[in-house]
Amino acid sequence: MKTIYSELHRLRNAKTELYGGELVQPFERPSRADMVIKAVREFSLGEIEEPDVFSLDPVLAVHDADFVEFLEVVWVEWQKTGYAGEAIASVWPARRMQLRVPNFIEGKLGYYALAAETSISEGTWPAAVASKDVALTGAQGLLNGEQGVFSLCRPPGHHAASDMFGGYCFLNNAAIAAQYLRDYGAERIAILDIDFHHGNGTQDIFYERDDVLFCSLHGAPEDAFPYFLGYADETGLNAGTGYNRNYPMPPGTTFAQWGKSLTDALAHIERFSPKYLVVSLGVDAFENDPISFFKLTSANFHSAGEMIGSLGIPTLFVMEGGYDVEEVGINVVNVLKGYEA
Ligand code: OKP
Ligand code: ZN
Repeated sequence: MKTIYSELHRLRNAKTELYGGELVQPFERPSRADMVIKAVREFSLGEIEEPDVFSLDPVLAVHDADFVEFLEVVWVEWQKTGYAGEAIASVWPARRMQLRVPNFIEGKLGYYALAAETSISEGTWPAAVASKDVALTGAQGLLNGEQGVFSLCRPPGHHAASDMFGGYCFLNNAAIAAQYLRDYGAERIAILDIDFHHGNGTQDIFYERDDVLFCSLHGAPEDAFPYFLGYADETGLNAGTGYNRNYPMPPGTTFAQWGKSLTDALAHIERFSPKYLVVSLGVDAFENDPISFFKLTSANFHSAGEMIGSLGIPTLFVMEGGYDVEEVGINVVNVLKGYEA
């Protein structure tokens, strides 16, 4: 399987993440992608290619123009304030408040943020742009007839909604790729999100649509980020009713249960008969992940890949989370090798 990869991911290198009341080195760091590309080489997954450069049109097909403009200028605007640190949201339009976009960048940050852990730093925007190019180049690969492509995206994307960033995500790479596949040749696309965290952004983007099926396996919102979306009773709205499926699972979940959820999601996807499948590939369901609570082993990821591959649907794997830097590479490659097995 071909891997699409850009060194420009390094431009996303924030110094801070708000975690447990402290500013720590972000879990979502450049070395994650280094370990993944290293494993791709070591285990001879296939060719590694640079992404093509796409315009912002495919981005604007899923994200609001004002949000995209905000991401483009936020770092420069933040610096003009004279604040010494990275750009961190600290105030929100909470219950019964106005949903009007403020002028001052601090207010804008709160308006467009879904959480406070994700600091915006210099280089975040160009890295996010390169990341969506990696996803789109992978999507183009499927349109060109590839059976499987791995888009090694960084920063990740599945928490980003049409008008919100957070959870380490800025542009929703998987949603952008899925919409691109829709626009250039497919009536139905399925998105399977196996990252430990609920893909709230992807769900939200396609929630009222019946042409993009979204299925997500994740830590239950009662106990896991993003806390405010991802319940099993969120099944879609209007035309989208029945085209959203969530599999929330409790702390300590092992492959015995997780695999059952995957089997159910795959059966659902098969009935939908999509032309293409986009997998939001996070490997933070791993037993040693520092911020998650599932108990999958490295071998389980190979099985998951095999199960996905058994559908025989051309699949784009879009990198999302996975924070055990030592094993993130092997876990990702296990999924991809399993898919090809
Ligand atoms: C991004 B992706 C843990 C707080 C978690 C953000 C997690 C973002 C995960 N105490 N904060 O889905 O892997
Ligand atoms: Zn995650």
